[in-house]
Amino acid sequence: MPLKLFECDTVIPERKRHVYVKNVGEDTSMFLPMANIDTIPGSISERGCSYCGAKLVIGGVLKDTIQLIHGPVGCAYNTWHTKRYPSDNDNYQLKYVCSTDVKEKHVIFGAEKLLKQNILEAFKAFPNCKRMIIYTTCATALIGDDPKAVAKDVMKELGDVDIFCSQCAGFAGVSQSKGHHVFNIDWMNEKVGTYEPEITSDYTINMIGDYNIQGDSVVLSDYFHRMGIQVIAHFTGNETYDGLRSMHRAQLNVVNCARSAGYIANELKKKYGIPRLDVDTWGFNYVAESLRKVGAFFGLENRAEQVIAEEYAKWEPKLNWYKERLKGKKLCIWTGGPRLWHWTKALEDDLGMEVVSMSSKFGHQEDFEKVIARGNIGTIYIDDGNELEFFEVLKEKKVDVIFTGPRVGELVKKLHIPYINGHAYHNGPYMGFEGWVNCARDIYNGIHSPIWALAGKDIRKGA
Ligand code: D6N
Repeated sequence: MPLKLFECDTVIPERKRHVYVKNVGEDTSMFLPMANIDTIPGSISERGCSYCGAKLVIGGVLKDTIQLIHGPVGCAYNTWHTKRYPSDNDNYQLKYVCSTDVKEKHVIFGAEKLLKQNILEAFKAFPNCKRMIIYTTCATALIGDDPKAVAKDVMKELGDVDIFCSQCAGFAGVSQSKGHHVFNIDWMNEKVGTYEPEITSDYTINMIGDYNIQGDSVVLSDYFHRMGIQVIAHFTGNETYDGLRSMHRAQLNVVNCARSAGYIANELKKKYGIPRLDVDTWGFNYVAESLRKVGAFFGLENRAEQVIAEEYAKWEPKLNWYKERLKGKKLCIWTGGPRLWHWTKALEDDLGMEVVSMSSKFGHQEDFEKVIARGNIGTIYIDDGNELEFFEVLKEKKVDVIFTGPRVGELVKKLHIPYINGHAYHNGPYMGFEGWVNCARDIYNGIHSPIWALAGKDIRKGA
């Protein structure tokens, strides 16, 4: 049977529609797990909320923007300091978050006055910041506050500030994916085209869907710089608010994370006719192929080849050292969605590893099409997986390492299996050639750490 019912799911048999094992001779036109639909009651989901998708994943990355969360203080706290996206602006975005700290009385009497007071206070506290994003949360959406009206009022009053309102409450969709979508579309409609960038090259791109996790954007920007290409806007790694307002000026949209940012690329194509080029930015083969594609678009093939040759000379011997030692190791990828299809073949081709299970929190069916097309026969593909299912996978497959977040990671550590932080990385960046060597080094260190042998010993015996 291609769809699989885990033993732990016998009480919620609907879960079977979300788990698929690829068989010989099958393709995705025959079987595709359900995805991007409500979590089934009784399944302890790993998903985040829609507000989180807008704030933590996209808007919160901007390095010069006040983040004001209009809601109970927990909404701000829980999306602050949990992701590692540094910037060259002294990491302003990692240090600070503002919250209106809405309480019961505001739920009853309204919180717009409180919001206005907080906006003014925040601009006073950070006098050098003239840009702000206000986020609606479940509580303030339910009571019907109108942050846009308040923002308009303040912009008129202060004169030199610009404010964007992200109106995507936690309950707006089935997962964080909805927050990505709403942020993309609203930003496109309200902010793109309102700022003119300085053009310094004949070749200009937007790098879309990369969030500078531990420096990823810096690595990619360096390659483009060496090819003579100007990155007008990085959506949104290490980027400024006004940079994102300038996206209409690029000649090409280079898209990495199609799940979180494909929407804005499509809108830019519709409105401004900017073509979209999808790339993979993890793994040697993929990065080289991506640079070649961008080079071919601009007629800069030679410059692309030069960068690739320089990078291969520098990093390939190191990658090969790890490949020798990681060959044949089995792993699972249990992250958000796109990293499944970006990574599975890269780990196999560049490092000789075997991916035996992949779980996506919020990928859509089109993501599963890509995952399954690139994945192996016999691999278990899961949508919106839960802990008990994960434990069953581990019982069935002998796994050497798991790419996942700290929540599940801490659980598998108790089974003496190492995990690599598949969201925020262990010691990144992981993108680009040097990044993939970093990734290989972290896998190697994880698998070969002496801690696993020690952890299995009961020191009370023989003491
Ligand atoms: Fe894209 S889907 S934005 S690549 Fe996204 Fe990106 Fe993926 C994701 S940086 Fe994954 Fe998340 Fe991150 S789950 S935060 S690793 V975590 N929404």
